[in-house]
Amino acid sequence: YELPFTTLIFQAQQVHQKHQDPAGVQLCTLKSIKTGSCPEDCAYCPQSAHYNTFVEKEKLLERETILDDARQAREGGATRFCMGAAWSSVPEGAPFQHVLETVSAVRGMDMEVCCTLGMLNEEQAMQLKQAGCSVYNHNLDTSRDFYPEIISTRTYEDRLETLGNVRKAGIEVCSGGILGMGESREDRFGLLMELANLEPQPDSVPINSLVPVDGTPLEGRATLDILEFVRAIATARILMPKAMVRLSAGRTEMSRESQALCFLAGANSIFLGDKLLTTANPETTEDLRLLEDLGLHPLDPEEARRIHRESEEAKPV
Ligand code: SAM
Ligand code: DTB
Ligand code: SF4
Repeated sequence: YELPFTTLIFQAQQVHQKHQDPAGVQLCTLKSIKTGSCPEDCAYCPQSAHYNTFVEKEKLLERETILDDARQAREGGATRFCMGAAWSSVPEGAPFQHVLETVSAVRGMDMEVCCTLGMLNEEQAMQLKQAGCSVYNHNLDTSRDFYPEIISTRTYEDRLETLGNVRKAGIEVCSGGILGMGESREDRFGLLMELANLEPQPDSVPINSLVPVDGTPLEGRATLDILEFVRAIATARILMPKAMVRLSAGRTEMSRESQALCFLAGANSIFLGDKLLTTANPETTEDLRLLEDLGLHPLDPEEARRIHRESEEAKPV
């Protein structure tokens, strides 16, 4: 992490060139299927019921509304559709059945399906897997030490338990965190170490730069220095050679050059589409132009699997 910047990027590139398609970028699309009124108190989150933010609450969306978006995402070039719900944990009964049916329908459209629905027990994870969900996103968010400064309503252990249930069901784990919440550099190491020490390591690691939303306790916080952010990405790449490292929230505040540095440091996935869950994301046309100008191309899921298989056989770095 603290190597001279040039050496750090060089090492990250060595790992990246060996284990990943150096020109491939995975494009994922996010859809908020149930928005706001979340009982958890995550200090960064505009959807928490504890804070008064711009977010308009919305009940679980109809299946057809979600499928329309999935179709549009596929036409726009996305190969993975991720559905997010502002739930503390997956509810039992009708809402979950509705989610399962929607997951099956999106899978039937030949896209990879990812869900992020909060905490999950083993049985629910199995049901999601059966319905065709191949990836589950649940973030550790920050280091174990800094975590209580950000969330009081559930523990680090709760999160690890959900990740364990996801693994047991044979669903890929997507877990990462947020940088720029006031944590120290040691906390950033701490988060990366926790993620890298998961066995097996996460399949994908979203690295979010905090989007400071008015009304949340982190309102008005200054953006983390981009060079520090890039160091974290490079370290994530070195520690987790086979994971997709996703440059997630915060891209609207980054220049093209800053994003290019992130790709150079080993990021190889982004969210495509002008909205994340509730906040803005760059325009699709701008993103596709950036990739084209850098000579990078969208990575399809088959291609990603092939590269993962090959790197599985490669010697560890
Ligand atoms: N409720 C579910 C959960 O917490 O797992 C799913 C959705 S939650 C919004 C997914 C992730 O988005 C959080 O874990 C957090 O890392 C990220 N996130 C939320 N608000 C953010 C913000 N303002 N800036 C950056 N990342 C954010
Ligand atoms: C993740 O780590 N980042 C995405 C995804 N997982 C679900 C969400 C970012 C949300 C940013 C704030 C919002 O738009 O509400
Ligand atoms: Fe709820 Fe997830 Fe937001 Fe936390 S991050 S308040 S659990 S929606």
